[in-house]
Amino acid sequence: MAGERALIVIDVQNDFCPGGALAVSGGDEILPAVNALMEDFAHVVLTQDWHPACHSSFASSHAGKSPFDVIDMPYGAQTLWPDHCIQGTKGAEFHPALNLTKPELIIRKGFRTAIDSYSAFFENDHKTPTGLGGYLKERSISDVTLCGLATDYCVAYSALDAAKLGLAVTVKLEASRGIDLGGSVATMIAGMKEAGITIA
Ligand code: VGL
Ligand code: ZN
Repeated sequence: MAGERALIVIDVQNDFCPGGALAVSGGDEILPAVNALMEDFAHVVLTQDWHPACHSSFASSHAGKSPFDVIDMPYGAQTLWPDHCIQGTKGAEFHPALNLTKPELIIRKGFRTAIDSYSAFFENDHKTPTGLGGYLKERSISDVTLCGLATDYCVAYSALDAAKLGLAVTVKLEASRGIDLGGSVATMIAGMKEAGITIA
């Protein structure tokens, strides 16, 4: 049952690019590749990390904690981050070079104070849906290619959830960059391969 193909571009926002609050090394280098990739797809979806100030994933919301510490949340382990992608700020805006004309849907995530959402499909409790799975299903999209920031967090978690939903999944590494905490890029790439995801 061959369906439609879509490109899902994850979190290509100022705060994940050099000079941003949670800068991914070389994050801005992917823009030419991301924009070129859009031309190969009839359908393009963007995601946008979109946190309220005082979001529970910010180290600043937890007394005595620092960015990159890991804490236990009711839904499991949560890495704490510098304040980033706060709703309505420059840092939360898409990188100025990103093609915003072609995309058909922008899905925001991480907007609930009490829970983070790395994945474009489910929040970090792995239960609360964002709606993207239903959107793709209603549009008969069964084959997705992912790229963006960061390879080892939002791209990887989105890809793994897409595979769980039964979609055919490809991740384009040349159009992605990772944060790489303690070897997380290699770990997540291995996990994605194990889940049957094509790493291109
Ligand atoms: C991301 C950490 C926190 C990402 C978002 O886009 O990979 N990582 N929020
Ligand atoms: Zn975030």
